[in-house]
Amino acid sequence: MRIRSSLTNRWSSLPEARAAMPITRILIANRGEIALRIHRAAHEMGIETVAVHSTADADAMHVRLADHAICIGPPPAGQSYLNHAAIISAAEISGADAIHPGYGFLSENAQFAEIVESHDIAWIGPKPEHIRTMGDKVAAKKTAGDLGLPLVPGSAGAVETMDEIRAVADEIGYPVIAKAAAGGGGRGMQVITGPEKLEELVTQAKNEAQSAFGDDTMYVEKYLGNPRHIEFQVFGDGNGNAIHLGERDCSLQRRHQKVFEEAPSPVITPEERDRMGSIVSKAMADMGYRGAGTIEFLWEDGEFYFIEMNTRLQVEHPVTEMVTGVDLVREQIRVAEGHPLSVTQDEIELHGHAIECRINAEDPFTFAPSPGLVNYYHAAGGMHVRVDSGLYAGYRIPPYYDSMIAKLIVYGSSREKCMMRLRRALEEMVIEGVKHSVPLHQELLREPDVISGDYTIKWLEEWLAKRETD
Ligand code: MV4
Repeated sequence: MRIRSSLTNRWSSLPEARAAMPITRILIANRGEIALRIHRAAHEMGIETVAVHSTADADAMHVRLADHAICIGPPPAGQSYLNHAAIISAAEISGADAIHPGYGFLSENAQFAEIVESHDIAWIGPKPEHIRTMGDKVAAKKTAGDLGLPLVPGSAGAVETMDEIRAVADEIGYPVIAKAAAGGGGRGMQVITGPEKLEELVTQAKNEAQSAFGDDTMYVEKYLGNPRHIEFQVFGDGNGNAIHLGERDCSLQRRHQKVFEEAPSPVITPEERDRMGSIVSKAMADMGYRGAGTIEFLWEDGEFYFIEMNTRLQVEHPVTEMVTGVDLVREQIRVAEGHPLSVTQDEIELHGHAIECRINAEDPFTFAPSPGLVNYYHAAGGMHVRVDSGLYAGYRIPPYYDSMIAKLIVYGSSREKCMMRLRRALEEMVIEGVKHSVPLHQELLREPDVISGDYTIKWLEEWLAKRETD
C-alpha cells in the first residue's frame, strides 16, 4: 500500500458531523472509467480513495490516481474484482470506512452488501434487501405493481407448469415473451409467436436460465413488438424521501449493450415526464429506497410499462448529470453518510440536452474485441464536452474485462446543438493502436432516424444488418 496524501478532516468544523457518520476513505471496488469517476467525486469532497486492482491492472489510471492501492488477485475477475474476501481484507488493511462498488462486478450483490455492512463499513449503495428484491425479476415486478407502477400484462408471478404458461398466453394473447426470474440483460428470454412453438421455446429459455443463473424460474409477459427503452433516474435518502431526475432514452442497443444514450428522451413531453416522475419518486419514497436507482420501462404507443429496476449507478448516469447539474456520485456518498438529499424535487430543473457515446476497444464493423497498446491518445475537449476514461498514451488495454474504454458525453442547449457539438467532439478524439467505436458513432450521427430521434430498440440491429449487406 502506498500513501500519497493525507487530506485534512473535512468534518472538523461542521456542526452536522454529529448527526451523520462521516466517510474519510473510500475503497473503490471497480476499475476503468467508473473507478476514476468515483475517485473524482471523493477527492472533491476531501475524501481519500483506495484502489483495488488485479495484476493485469497494475498500470491502470484508477490505480495511479488513488491515494492508496492494493493488488487483490490475478486477472480473472472471479479471483480479483469479484473476490469478496480479498476486497473486505483490502478495506480492513487500508482503513477504508466505505466501499463504492461502481457498476457491474459486485454492485448488485446483496450478500456482498450485507458482508460490507456487517464489517461496519459503509456500503455506498442501496439497502441489501432492495438489491435482493430487484434482482429477482418476479419479486421486482410484484413490488413495482404494489407501488403503483404500470406493468406489462402477464402472469401474476412465477409460472410453474407448461399448462399454466399456456393458459396465461391464451389469456393475454400471442405473441408473449417468457423471461427468467433470475435474468436481466436479455439472457433466458424467448419470444413465442403462437401456441405451436410454446413448449419448445419455454424449454429452451428454461435451459438457458438454468445454465446461466442456476435457476429456471420463469414468468410470462405480453411481447411488445417495437418499443423504446426509457429509464427514470431515481434517488432516495433511505428515510422515506425520494426524487427523480428525469429519464434517459437508451433504445439504441446491440445485443443488450447500449451504444448511445440521451437525456431527455426525444419523445417524452414535460407533462408525461412530470406524471411518470411523480409515480416513480412516490414509489421509491414508499419503499424507503436509499441511493441511486434506475427504473426501466418499455414505452410503446405513448404508454410506459415497467420491466426492471437497477439498484446501482449506471454507465449512462452522466447524461442525467449534464441536464440536471446534480453530481450523482457525490449524492451517493452523502446519503451513505446519513445526510438527506442535497436537492428537493422542486429544485430539479432539466436544461438542454445531453448525449453519451460509449467508446469500446472493438472493431466498428465486426465488433470483435481489440485490446492492446494505445500508442497515441488525445481526448476531445471544449465547452460542454466531458470524457470519462482511464485511457492514456502508452496504456495497454487488457483482454480480460469489458471493452468499454471511454465515454464521450456532450451537452447542448437543444438536441440539435448537442448533436452538432457531438460530431465536432468525435472529430477531435484520437485513439491509435486499437480499433474502437468512434467511426461507428460518426456513421450513426449521419443517419436521418438518429438525427430525428425516430428509433426504437430494434433500430440499431436492423441498421447493422442492412449495413452488412451494403
Ligand atoms: C421485453 C421486450 C418486449 N416485450 N419485454 C430485453 C432485456 C430485458 N431487460 C428486457 N428485454 C426486453 N423485454 C416485453 N414484454 C423486449 C426486450 C428487449 C429489449 C429491451 C430493452 C432494450 C433492448 C431490447 C432488445 C431486445 C429485447
